[in-house]
Amino acid sequence: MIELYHAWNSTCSQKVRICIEEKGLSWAGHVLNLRRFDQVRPEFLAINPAAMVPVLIDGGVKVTESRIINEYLEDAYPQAPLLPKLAAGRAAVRIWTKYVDDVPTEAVKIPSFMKNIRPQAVQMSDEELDAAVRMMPDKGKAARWRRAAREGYTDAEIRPSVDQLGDMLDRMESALASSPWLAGPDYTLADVDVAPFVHRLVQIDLAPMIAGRPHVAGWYARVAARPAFVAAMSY
Ligand SMILES: N[C@@H](CCC(=O)N[C@@H](CS)C(=O)NCC(=O)O)C(=O)O
Repeated sequence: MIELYHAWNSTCSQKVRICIEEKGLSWAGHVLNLRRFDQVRPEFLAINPAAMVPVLIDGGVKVTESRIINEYLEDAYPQAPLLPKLAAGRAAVRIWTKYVDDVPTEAVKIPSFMKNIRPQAVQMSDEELDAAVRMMPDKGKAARWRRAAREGYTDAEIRPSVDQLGDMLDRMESALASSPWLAGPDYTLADVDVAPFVHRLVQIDLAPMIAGRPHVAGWYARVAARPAFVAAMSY
């Protein structure tokens, strides 16, 4: 039985949940509340010293990093394939999944923190905040938590992240002008890995960025109607 350490509202966890649901796999979840800092509890640090979800456990195998987890699932459970058969198609998918890791995964964080995390984080005492961020192995992440919980980010500081997310949508709009899915004729890990980031834009009141790009809007409607997406995202 697959076990997944995840957070309901984490884009990287969502990527993996969509993949699991597309493949029809049964799984058991261990839910972390990132806003209560479950990720820095010693019992979770023993599982992932990087203090990040998701983590997949499959029998004796532990896999971290959402892109690698989805590739592992594709290799280990080839049913309902999410990679094309030919090398060129697989490379085209991986260009997308690498891009998701490199750019939107980070770009989404500051706008998400401001909208989702700050309202609760500002209420924490200095002692609570210090105790949690001190345990974070990634000092950049720790600084972002501290900033979101205290003075926050100005619009000018959030802007570059929003621009990067706009670039993601432009890339999508261009790809979707010539094919129904991001990496060609079939729904693949490219679509799975991008989907949570487009969904997040809706959740943080940036939906007009999608509406202005008709191919992306059509793609998102088709993605959001898939039973696997509904199962993975509704909580
Ligand atoms: N590259 C990693 C990124 C994972 C990541 O950023 N996870 C976030 C949630 S989306 C997390 O665990 N954050 C913990 C924190 O903010 O302290 C992956 O793709 O799995």
